[in-house]
Amino acid sequence: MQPVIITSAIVGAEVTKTQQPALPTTPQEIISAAVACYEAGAAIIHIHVRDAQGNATQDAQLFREVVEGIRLRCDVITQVSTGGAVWMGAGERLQSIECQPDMATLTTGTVNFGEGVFMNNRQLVETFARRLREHGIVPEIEIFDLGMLEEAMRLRSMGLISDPIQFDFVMGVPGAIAADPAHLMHMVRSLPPGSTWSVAGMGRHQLTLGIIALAMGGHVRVGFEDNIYYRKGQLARSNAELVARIVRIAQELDRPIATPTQAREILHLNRYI
Ligand code: KMH
Ligand code: ZN
Repeated sequence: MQPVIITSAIVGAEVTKTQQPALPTTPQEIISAAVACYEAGAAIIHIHVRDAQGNATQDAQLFREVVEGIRLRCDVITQVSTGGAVWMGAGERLQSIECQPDMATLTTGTVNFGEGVFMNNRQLVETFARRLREHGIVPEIEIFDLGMLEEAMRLRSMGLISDPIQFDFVMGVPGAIAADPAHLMHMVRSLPPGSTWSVAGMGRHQLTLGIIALAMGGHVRVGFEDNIYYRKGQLARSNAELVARIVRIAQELDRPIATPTQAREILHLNRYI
């Protein structure tokens, strides 16, 4: 069986410390949480940062501090968010790539996001794709709804993203695609040959869709950005606890856990070197 790449999305832009007291928000907390997830088996850390008040920000210096701090302590793959939060403009969102991370997210369409709108029109998406390519940063294409797959194929035909493409299916955001395994099957079948994919299920779907992805040969994203509970009514103690659980399940299914080095090979992260 192909090794499974586990991504830990440890912060996000929406969850608060009131909702999840173990949410890392300061640079040092984010770095420590990233290292703990790496030690538990994560190969990729999906990174957002927070300001001194705990609010989401795309501040370039905070991203630099976090990415450099993680790199001093381990070789886990750093993947910064270019999504930020729904109230942010394009220029603000793109600041996260200035620290030259290993990867960055790229969402290929606009979608309702709860009460907000996650705005990604064609001009923004093309600009982001070009900037990632100029910086030699490999994108992970975030798919919140089916039309975004079509838009990703358009970027591919324009030469703005290139094979092999890594997709992340973000499923169960209110207003976006439901966390229905049938939708996952359809999307996986629609991918270009050689693509890799992971699934990020919201809330209780994080575990169920993660297990389905393990069985299908896909990769898995866990962490507080998408889910703060260990089980119904019981908060997770840490991001690493969620990583450790999916590691145990993967091992039961005979899926080896990809090291960061293996994940770099699987995702062709050295394609621009
Ligand atoms: N916070 C969401 C509006 C990403 O990281 O690229 C967008 C998001 C996606 O989290
Ligand atoms: Zn994110």
